[in-house]
Amino acid sequence: MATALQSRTKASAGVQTQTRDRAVSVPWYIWSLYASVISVLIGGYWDISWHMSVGRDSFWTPAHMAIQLCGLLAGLTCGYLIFSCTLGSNPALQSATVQVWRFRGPLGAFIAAWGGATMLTSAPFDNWWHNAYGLDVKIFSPPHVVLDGGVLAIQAGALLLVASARNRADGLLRTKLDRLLLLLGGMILMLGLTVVWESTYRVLMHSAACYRAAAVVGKPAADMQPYMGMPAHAVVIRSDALVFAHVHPAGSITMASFDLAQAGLSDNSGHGAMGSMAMPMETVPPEISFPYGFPKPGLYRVFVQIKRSGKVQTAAFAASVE
Ligand SMILES: [Cu+2]
Repeated sequence: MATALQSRTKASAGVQTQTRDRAVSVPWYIWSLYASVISVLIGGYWDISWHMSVGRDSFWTPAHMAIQLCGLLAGLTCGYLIFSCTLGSNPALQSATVQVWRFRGPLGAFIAAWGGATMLTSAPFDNWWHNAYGLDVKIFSPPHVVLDGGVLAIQAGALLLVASARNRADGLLRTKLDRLLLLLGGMILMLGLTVVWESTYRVLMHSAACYRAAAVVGKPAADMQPYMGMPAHAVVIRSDALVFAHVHPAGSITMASFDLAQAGLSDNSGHGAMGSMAMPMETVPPEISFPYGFPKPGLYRVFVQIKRSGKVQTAAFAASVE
């Protein structure tokens, strides 16, 4: 009995050693796709800064090269994976492949290879677009949609390849691949945020889009209520106190004038009229904007008051008007 148990323990130890010997290093193609995603991450942020400060002087800028390196690396890596699996010269991966037409390869490799080819195709299209229409005013021009489609496919392919390798690994390698999967997710989030971050440029800071982007993780407020008969109140004051205004989303009409106007329209005069004002008070929108033009340059403070779920909230904003 003891001998049988011993031999079984020995056998299971042998299996463990074998498993540990099987693969402890991250496959080369995962590093290659990592380099590809890092390259487009750096290139993307760099290119936006380049376009904003230098302009678009040439296609051959280092930022563009970093972006296109992503497509090239992903295309070559996944092309090699697909050809080696198709020709049967990659036995390690053979069991984790799918067939597309007559080719065989990991699913992630097909998706990322398509992405690489799409990215490279967008380059001449983008060049023609800039020559015809000049500088970009926003990230999503038609050639950029093609480019971003390619980047998206490379990211999805890379995620699938890492996840697939992770699922087939154990021990130390699995821990390593777990971390790599998390890191890749973080990089994809950063790339996705370039699109959201576009709405926070200085020129958009007076618009709701900027604050919507800043609150990207939040949901629109569903519990907005009228406060003192208005959806919101704002006080604008210049640093020298020479400009002062109290405005509402409907304009700068005073409460007293509103009362008077309301008294003329209905029998319910005075403050009681607040409940029956022309504005449908039950539905205060989650986004509030105030019609106001700053009369002269300077430093301003803007105080805004709203009411949510019975609580009045006050916020202060600073504005430097040039
Ligand atoms: Cu007010």
